[in-house]
Amino acid sequence: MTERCQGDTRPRTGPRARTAIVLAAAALLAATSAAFLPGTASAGTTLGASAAEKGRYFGTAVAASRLSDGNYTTILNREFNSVTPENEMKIDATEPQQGRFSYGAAEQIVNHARSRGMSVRGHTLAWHSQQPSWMESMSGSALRSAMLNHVTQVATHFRGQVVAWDVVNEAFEDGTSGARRNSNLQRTGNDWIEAAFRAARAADPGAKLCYNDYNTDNWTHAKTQAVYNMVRDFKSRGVPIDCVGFQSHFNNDSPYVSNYRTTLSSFAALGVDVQVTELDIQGAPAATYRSVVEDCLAVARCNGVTVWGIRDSDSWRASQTPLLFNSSGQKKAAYDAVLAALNNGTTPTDPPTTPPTTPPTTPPSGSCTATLQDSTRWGDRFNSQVTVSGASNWTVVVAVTPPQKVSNTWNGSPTWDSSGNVMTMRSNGSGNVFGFTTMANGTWTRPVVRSCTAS
Ligand code: 9MR
Repeated sequence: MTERCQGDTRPRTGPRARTAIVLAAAALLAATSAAFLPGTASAGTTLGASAAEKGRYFGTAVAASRLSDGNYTTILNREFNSVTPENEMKIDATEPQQGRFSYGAAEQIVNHARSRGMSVRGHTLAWHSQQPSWMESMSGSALRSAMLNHVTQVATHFRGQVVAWDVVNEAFEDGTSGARRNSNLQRTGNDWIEAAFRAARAADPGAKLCYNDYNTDNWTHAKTQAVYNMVRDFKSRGVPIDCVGFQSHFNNDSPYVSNYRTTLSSFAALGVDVQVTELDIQGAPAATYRSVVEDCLAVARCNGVTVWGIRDSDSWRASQTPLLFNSSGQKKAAYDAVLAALNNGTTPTDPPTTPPTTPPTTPPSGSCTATLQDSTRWGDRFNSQVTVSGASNWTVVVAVTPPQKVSNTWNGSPTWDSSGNVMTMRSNGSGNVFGFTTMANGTWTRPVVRSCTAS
């Protein structure tokens, strides 16, 4: 049976389709880089701005039905720069009857987020749960076609508006078997997951495509290892997977463990991004929240953290009070711990510096201009922001003064000379402003832009 189904609107190849894809990708990247821009006015005082200083996002699950609650939206708009619809993009919501798609509630969230510069994680295209009854009763090749058509239609509808999709959710068994979950989707054939990823890539080439699951936090667990082996296999065979989501619903039965960082970094080493996608912790212990955020920040490919709701009363596990805000919308101790972790251990006592801007480098002809500005400064390190003009594909060389070391970068692809003091940063489609953190190691000399070359 062919994988191109009735109603399939995957883009055909050809110059027009390619132009549309490029435009959509450019719009997406513009929105993404806006959300990730470091150095915003409230950096250090809200979750999203502090995460952006580290080149990450801080997100929350959002329910469309709560967008009319002023207390809820005040916190949402103030604190978060990424949003995941909690239920509104699931299969039962978006295709309640076969072939009849319904996007109203999802669009309400997407519009709320994007109009305020927040990015959107899409959740989820293929899942054994929250299937509409028509899909629950299907099997075999008919179900396979229906699933692929669903992936194609929904990813196409939101093309350019969703930064990352949870393409497939929760496809592995709990326990020690390491097996795939026995679901109607699994029974269509073991290749259903990769088929879903291929359909999603074709429908929205600009979105990061994630596999998302729970109880995959403990590196020693069979389920974690099983997902790891699948991702390694996908990468080796060119299946289009870009990221792995760790739901991270921690409670007394499934606690946070200190090898969580090993889990994140081990997956990242396979060549995928990692994201904490549904974080909540029973009782919201501040120290555990802090550890999770520190673990993400310690892994360069950990893009950000999403908590699964704003106030305790918004949580699917409200009685466990697992979130960062109490039911009245007051910040809890866990909030302060997360903010401190995002600000890297200290709530900065130095006000963000507003230093002079270095004069632009004088560009030789055919090149570009790169302007370096200081950004936030802490007790041990500081951020710098470089704005490039005159080219969209650029290469900027920046030098720091030994014993300074660059510890983190965002919105560019860095390489280093053998001394480790000269960084060559290349555009990676994230816009014309990149940033980096320099560990001072006692020396506070401003980094120097050596050259800017258009390529
Ligand atoms: O938070 C969601 C809750 O409102 C729904 O009733 C529930 C139904 O399955 O799904 C919850 O979100 C789940 C997410 O989609 C996938 N990971 C587990 C989440 C908590 O159950």
